[in-house]
Formats: sequence, structure tokens, C-alpha cells
Amino acid sequence: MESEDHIESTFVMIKPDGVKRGLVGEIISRLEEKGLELRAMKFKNLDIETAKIHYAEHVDKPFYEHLVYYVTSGPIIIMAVEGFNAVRAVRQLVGSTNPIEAMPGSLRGDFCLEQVRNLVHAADSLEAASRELALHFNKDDFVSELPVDEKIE
Ligand code: 3AN
Repeated sequence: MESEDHIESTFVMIKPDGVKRGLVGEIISRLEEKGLELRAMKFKNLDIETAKIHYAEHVDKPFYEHLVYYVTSGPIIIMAVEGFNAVRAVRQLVGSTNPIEAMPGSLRGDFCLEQVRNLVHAADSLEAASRELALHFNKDDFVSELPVDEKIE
């Protein structure tokens, strides 16, 4: 079920092509500039077992093996991102699955051409976000809201 107008947490992954091409800063900036906040972040290599679980819904698709191979082929960044209607907000920033159809101004629209190597993954529903956050993070990976308006003496 899609949520309506409230604070949500969603799962975002910068895929190996995004890391390799040096687009980590750009992607995180887009999220931050939108007003979304990071709650957890890891720089890691994804193991094959976790990649298969993450993409389980695509197990019967012809691109599944290639997708699992690709997403485990180099380091990735995974993030928990929080904000108002975060699931839909991040999907809009990311753009359509096929980068050729993704709108200019979206990350995929601006920075990639191919369907498999499409830069960034973002959960497509609140249910998917909960499932993916639980798959990739532990409870103690999350930070609570920072008092950014207070000076640290
Ligand atoms: P999205 O990442 O936009 O939610 P999904 O969940 O349909 O898209 O697909 C998951 C991933 O599978 C995509 N990010 C892309 O890397 C790959 N993929 C999806 N459709 C295709 C396709 N037709 N050919 C090749 N790869 C695909």
C-alpha cells in the first residue's frame, strides 16, 4: 500500500556503476537538497546471497543472473533515507527504470543509458522499503535525528 503524506524511511542503493563513475556525491546531494535526511549508510560489497534475496521478485526474468552478477561486481553504497513521503520522493528523484524513458532532471535521466546499469536503486513501496531496510541494516546502524541547529561546543 502506498502511504499518504507522512514521514517515511526508504531504502536507497548506489549501484556499482554509480560508485565507479564517481557519482556518489552527486546522488547523495540530490537526496539532501530535496530535504531528505540520511539515517544509515554503509559502503560495502554486496554478497551474492543478499543480492539474490534483494532481487527475488525478478528470479524468473531473463536479466536476473546478470543483475545479481552486476550488483555484486563492485562496491555499493546503501542508505536509509527519511523524510516526508520519502518512498515516492526518492523514486521521483531516481526516475524510470529504463534510463531512456527517465525524465531529464532525474538521476537516471541525467546520468545513465542502460537498464541494468541504471545507477541507483530505490524501494518502490513502503512494504518494499521495510523489507529492504531489514535485509540490509541492523537496528544499531541507524542514527536518530541530529540537533543540527545547535552548536557543538
Ligand atoms: P526499479 O529499479 O526501477 O525499481 P525494477 O525493480 O523493475 O526497477 O528492476 C530492478 C532492476 O532490474 C532494475 N533497476 C534494473 O537494473 C533491472 N532491470 C529491470 N528491467 C530490466 C530489463 N528489462 N532489462 C534489463 N534489466 C532490467
